[in-house]
Amino acid sequence: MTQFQPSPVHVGVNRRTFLRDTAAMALPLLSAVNGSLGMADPGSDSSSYPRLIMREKEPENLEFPFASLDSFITPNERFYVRNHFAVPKLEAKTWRLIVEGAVERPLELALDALTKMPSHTQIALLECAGNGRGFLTPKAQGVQWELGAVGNAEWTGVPLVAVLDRAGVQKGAVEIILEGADEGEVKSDPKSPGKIRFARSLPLEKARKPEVLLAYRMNGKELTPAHGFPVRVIVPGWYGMASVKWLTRIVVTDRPFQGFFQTLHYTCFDRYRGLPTLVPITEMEVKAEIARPARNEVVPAKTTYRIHGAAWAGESEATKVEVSTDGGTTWAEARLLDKAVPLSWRFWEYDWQTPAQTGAVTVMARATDKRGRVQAMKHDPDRRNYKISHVLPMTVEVR
Ligand SMILES: Nc1nc2c(c(=O)[nH]1)N[C@H]1C(S)=C(S)[C@@H](COP(=O)(O)O)O[C@H]1N2
Ligand SMILES: [Mo]
Repeated sequence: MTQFQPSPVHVGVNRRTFLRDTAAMALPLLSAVNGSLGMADPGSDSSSYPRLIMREKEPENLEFPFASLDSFITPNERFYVRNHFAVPKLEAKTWRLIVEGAVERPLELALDALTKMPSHTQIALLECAGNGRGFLTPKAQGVQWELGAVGNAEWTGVPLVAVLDRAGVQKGAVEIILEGADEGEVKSDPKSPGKIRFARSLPLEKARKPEVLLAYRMNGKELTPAHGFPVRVIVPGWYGMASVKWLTRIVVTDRPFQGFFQTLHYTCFDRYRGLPTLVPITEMEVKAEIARPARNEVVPAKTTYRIHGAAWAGESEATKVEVSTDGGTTWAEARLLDKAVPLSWRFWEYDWQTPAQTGAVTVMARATDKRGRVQAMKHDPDRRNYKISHVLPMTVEVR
């Protein structure tokens, strides 16, 4: 099972970091909501970070400490966890997948029947649509994620399209509803109509893409209960809510699905001829995140400091990352490391000649993708508390 330390404040605490963080508290913080000050010593490796940071205990919501980013593939025990309800206890032996609705042949598949079908292995990044929400001011509703509700893994499973073809999608079908086995009642506004299950739909067009998987392996291992054992959906390029865990039912439908997590949550305003229209969230935006320096990190003056991080762009590809070390006045191009891997993140770095003058400095990273999408400087309120992909300033202390 996942291990973690109880609080982000206790990250890598030793006497030195404690003293430094105490000093850092005197610095003007970027916003009152992100006051977590813990970070490991500059130059230390990822072992000085917790495996995951707890954001919520029940249901369990765990964040990857993004400052510890050091591997292209996120190890399973360090992959963020986003749960709306308690983790359902499913067994491989009794698990069944029902495929019904607008199909020629309704199906009920056992796990061995599914795993006997031809498999496909696919690297894909998942990012929660609420990643970065903890930086919004005023404070937005929802889990207060900072940088780490994101991870990159290699998934193995059966393409959803293969199961759909086996059932035979009827003419006139438009969407595929994917339902998880987890259920509960949402008691905060907007409330759910009693007990509901987590469910999301995909338009037929995306559902038929070969990269959309019914996955039963994550980085070569069986899925853990937290990540959807025994079978979950992986929808590469789209925000995480589409990748339904603990999948037990697929409903093919001839009308758009209007479920709780499809309408009241995980939607943004889209402007149609000036009319704001709520639409379900789909593809990820272009985004770069800085791993190091971490927020409030103490950076030595007059030295070369390696700023590094990752960038991603949904179904597109991050083609440029720029860095600013003067609060956004000037920008310089960072180096992209390695070739772009489709539907995945891309690491980048930039050698910063730190100033002689000590004090607070704001560093930023901004990504551009193949389609020419560029990160905005401010969060668009039409996106509500989702798709937080604007440039995130990181204030550090040069000393
Ligand atoms: N059944 C079910 N599937 C789910 C969720 C859930 O709560 N229940 N959360 C979704 C959200 S919002 C995200 S971001 C991803 C997170 O996947 P992970 O926990 O494996 O990182 O799972 C998605 N699939
Ligand atoms: Mo999410």
